[in-house]
Amino acid sequence: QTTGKSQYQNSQYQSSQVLSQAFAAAFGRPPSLMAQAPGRVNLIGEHTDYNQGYVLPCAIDFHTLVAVRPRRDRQVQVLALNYPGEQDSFDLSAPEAAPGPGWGRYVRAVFQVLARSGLEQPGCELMILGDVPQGAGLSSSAALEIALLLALTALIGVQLPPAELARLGQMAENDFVGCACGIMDQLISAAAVAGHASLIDCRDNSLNPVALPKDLSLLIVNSNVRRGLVDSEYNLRRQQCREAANLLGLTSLRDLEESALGEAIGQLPQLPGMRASHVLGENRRTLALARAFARDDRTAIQALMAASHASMRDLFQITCPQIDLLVQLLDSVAGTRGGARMTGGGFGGCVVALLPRELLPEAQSLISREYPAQTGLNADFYTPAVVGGAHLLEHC
Ligand code: GAF
Repeated sequence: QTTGKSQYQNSQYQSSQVLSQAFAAAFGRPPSLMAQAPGRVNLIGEHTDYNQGYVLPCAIDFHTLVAVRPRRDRQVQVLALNYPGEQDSFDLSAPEAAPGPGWGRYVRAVFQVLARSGLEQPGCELMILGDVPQGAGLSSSAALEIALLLALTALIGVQLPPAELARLGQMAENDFVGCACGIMDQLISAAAVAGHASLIDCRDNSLNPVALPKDLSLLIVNSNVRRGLVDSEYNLRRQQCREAANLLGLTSLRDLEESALGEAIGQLPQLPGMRASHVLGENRRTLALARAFARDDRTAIQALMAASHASMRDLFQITCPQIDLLVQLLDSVAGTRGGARMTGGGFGGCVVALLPRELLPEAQSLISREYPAQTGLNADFYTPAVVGGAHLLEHC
């Protein structure tokens, strides 16, 4: 199934209308404000963000929208339109009490972070509507966190810079959801520039917009392999990187670059050594891909994306056979005219490809034939536009 935005979840205006009307129907009055934040696809730089390295993501036009209205008491009542019949409610004095639905963990985590940061909230009614594919490695959770943070800070008249929203979103995930993620997903969701990828230096969180070659189209293929063990495996990779940095006496694996310690990796035990090699190579490839985009060097684009995928497969060990197959099929269509690699945390999820537009039908029909035959799964295709970061919505 192919999902271009136009046929997917209506336009942004229609989505906000749907949310506003559903809010009024459920809570008896319209929301006082609404915010939306996008999902993302990462073009290169995987598992480098928490090593203070480089990443090159872009925001895509799948969004989470949040509508909110303050209450006079300390109760928070939450409905998620994507989960009919489910609701969450809690008292602001004990947001961690009595577990609610799975998505409620993120809502409660955001309230806890706001309280910890001195951004005290009133009670409120909240409604959520999203079209970011879930469990697909396209950052549905970061989009939810950032949309919530933007709406809730606006509700108390506070305007935070995008980098600060991102920091709070990461804190919610790290300290209250339990995933030791880096800052990439929240930062791109909060700060993306429309029509551009962003080269982010995760040492200082500076962000530089990078234009993509004009006649390359973004194709995202969802393997529909659910990212089952991802949280524990993700946290394990992070620990292994920390161990490698400690053994090398470095603050972070980013320092491998500056200190010309590449050779010291050979002295490490096998696993930390493999993880460190991936991070060193991936940082170099990320900078090189940003340069390759600037000069529209197709051969370099293909080679860098292929090398990134091989490194995730062989050194960081976060791919799976279904994902490797998708990349192989895409490469066979692209030749040296475009590139493909797994995107996101790994263990399933999506593959991202940059292809000349005229190759999209061939890529999709090859995958639609071969992927189910070899894996028993169907792939979904997305060709989203590259959009800007989170913002408040005009109409309620
Ligand atoms: C997940 C994390 F949330 C990011 O911080 C990043 O580490 C990514 O995996 C891998 O590059 O999306």
